[in-house]
Amino acid sequence: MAKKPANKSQIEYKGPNTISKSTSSGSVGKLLFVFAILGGLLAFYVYKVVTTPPDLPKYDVNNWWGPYPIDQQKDVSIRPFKIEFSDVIVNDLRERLMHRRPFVPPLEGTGFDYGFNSNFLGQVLHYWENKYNFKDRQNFFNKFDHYKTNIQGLDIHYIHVKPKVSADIEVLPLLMLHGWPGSIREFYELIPKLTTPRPGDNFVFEIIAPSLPGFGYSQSPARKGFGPVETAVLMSNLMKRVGRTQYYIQGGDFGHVIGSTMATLFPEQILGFHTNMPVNTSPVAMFYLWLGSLWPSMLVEHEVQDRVYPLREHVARLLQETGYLHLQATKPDTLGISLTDSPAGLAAYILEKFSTWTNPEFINASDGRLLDKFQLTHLLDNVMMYWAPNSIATSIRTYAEIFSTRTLTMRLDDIPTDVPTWGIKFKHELLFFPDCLLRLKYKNYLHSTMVEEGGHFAAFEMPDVMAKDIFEAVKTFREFHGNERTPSPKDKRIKTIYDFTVKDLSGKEIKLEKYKGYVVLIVNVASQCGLTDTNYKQLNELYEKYSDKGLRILAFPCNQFGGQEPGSAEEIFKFISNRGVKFDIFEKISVNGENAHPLWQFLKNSQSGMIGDFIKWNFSKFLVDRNGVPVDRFAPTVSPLDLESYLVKYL
Ligand SMILES: *[C@@H]1O[C@H](CO)[C@@H](O)[C@H](O)[C@H]1NC(C)=O
Ligand SMILES: *[C@H]1O[C@H](CO)[C@@H](O)[C@H](O)[C@H]1NC(C)=O
Repeated sequence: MAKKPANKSQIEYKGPNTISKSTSSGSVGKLLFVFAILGGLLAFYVYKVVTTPPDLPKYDVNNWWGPYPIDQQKDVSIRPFKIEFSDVIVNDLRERLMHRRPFVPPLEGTGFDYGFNSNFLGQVLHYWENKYNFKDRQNFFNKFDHYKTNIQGLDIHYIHVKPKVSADIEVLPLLMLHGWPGSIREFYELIPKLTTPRPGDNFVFEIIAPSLPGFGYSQSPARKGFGPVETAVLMSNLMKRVGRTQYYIQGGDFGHVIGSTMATLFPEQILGFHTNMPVNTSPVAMFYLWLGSLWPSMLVEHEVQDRVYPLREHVARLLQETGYLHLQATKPDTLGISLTDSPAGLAAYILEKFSTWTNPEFINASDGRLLDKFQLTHLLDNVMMYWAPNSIATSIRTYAEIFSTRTLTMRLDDIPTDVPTWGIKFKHELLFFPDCLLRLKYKNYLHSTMVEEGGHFAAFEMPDVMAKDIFEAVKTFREFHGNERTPSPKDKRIKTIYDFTVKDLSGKEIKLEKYKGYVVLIVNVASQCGLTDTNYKQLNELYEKYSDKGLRILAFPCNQFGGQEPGSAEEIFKFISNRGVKFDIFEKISVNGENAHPLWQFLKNSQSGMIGDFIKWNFSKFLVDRNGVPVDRFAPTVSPLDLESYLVKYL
């Protein structure tokens, strides 16, 4: 036994020897060189293929999706429609609920972690059968005006709310797109908030909220191939039918996918896209997201890194929550049969999502904490939007079309759009993408609102937060269209740092006009950072050397990076006195997030970072010229003395 390895190593030893005898070292070099070139070319090719946007997918705006034969005489008028929970529907439903078989009890100690808890489902079904007031709910649904109209062979159902307001208030059309397993019901609390004028805003919305084809009361396509592009075309045709050629879009979940596709195909129609599921699933973005595991702060601000990293944990949650997706994308009709036949199965299947997609922590509770955030009546309303029109089977086919090879090869997320886009990111949303990756797709991604609670069904769960955010987004979209060239669409009047006022360490207001005519270096500082020593020392040196040539240094203490500037104003003052700091130090501020100081917002908008605009760490530096315009930005690791060569250009 001991001999064998020795033998082996002899043989191995011979190999290279033989080669080096028969080949000169020069040709090995040549060979390596050729490989390097080929490798480089291959890498470049892959890079090119991945980063070159594909062509816009082809589509036919008149394609017929109804049953054949095509009916050229089809009635294309707009017909009023009412939702009806008829006696036939209600009696049949009650009958089924009454005669269901007993459920197998849940395992000891399980909540929703094995799926919908069958004990709790018993209570839900009892309520549905005995307490849910079908007549009341029918009236509730009909409190908005509903319509149907035939588009491309399909009868499409939608809510249309036209607000009545005084002449000085502008009415803006907003297309609201629901997802799966949601419905138009998700928007009922939100709609009145969008159609009522708000103090300070001179506009309200006219709401068009369709049931997507195959969902709710909208007819389902009769044949394969009705994917996101075809849905987007049909929705655009619906908007034309109601007389709107330019409008805003709000969407989440599948509504995001359709909204995003419409923004890609019809940028001239979409004035702005508001999404509560801002994602970019292009391979490049996914690759960066994965790469970000190595150095999260390159991609994501420190405060929200836990929304996506460690990636392993988030992928684990995704796997746990998306088994349904695989099934729906591959064998929708098998699933559709059972859900169509059983209200118990349907309620469990749909409502399970409202538990763990709203908050992953709900998973261990025996009631999935469904009633923490929603009322049972409201949840069952949403189930009724699948039960009454018998649309669950057709709704889940959508997944087979989204994840078909045909749709995936269109690479829709690789085609950029200029439509101004605004995201709101709720804490427990299933997917999180940093702004810099969203910008790869949405060239005018204007803003992310960060919400420290809330989940996937945001319109339903937090209508107030959503309404406020939609108003703010559209206000910004309007400013954007007013003047596209300004660096900060949020405040287009502001062009120089002289428009800002800051506070010094004693709290006194200082107008930055004071620095007119000087070259200004603006830095965020921290007393306890690893970079503190070099930076303070070198900033001082820099100041001493160039102050009489017109340099001013403005330092802003900030505690947002690992809590390295915890002190009070007095402590900071003591710290800088001890170091003989000669340049100007101001009050402690935030540089990132909702409460970031406006001056810093402006700086960040004017000079983007390498990846993402936010400030990565203590001692980021902005250089402002003698006219008050930010002209350059430097990373924390660039030490102040390295800046000399840049400074002198402006001094
Ligand atoms: C649920 O319970 C399991 C096992 O008891 C535990 O490991 C897990 O952390 C719990 N999850 C949550 C979100 O509370
Ligand atoms: C900022 O300060 C911390 C703590 O001293 C240090 O660990 C970190 O390296 C500094 N930042 C950078 C980008 O070096």
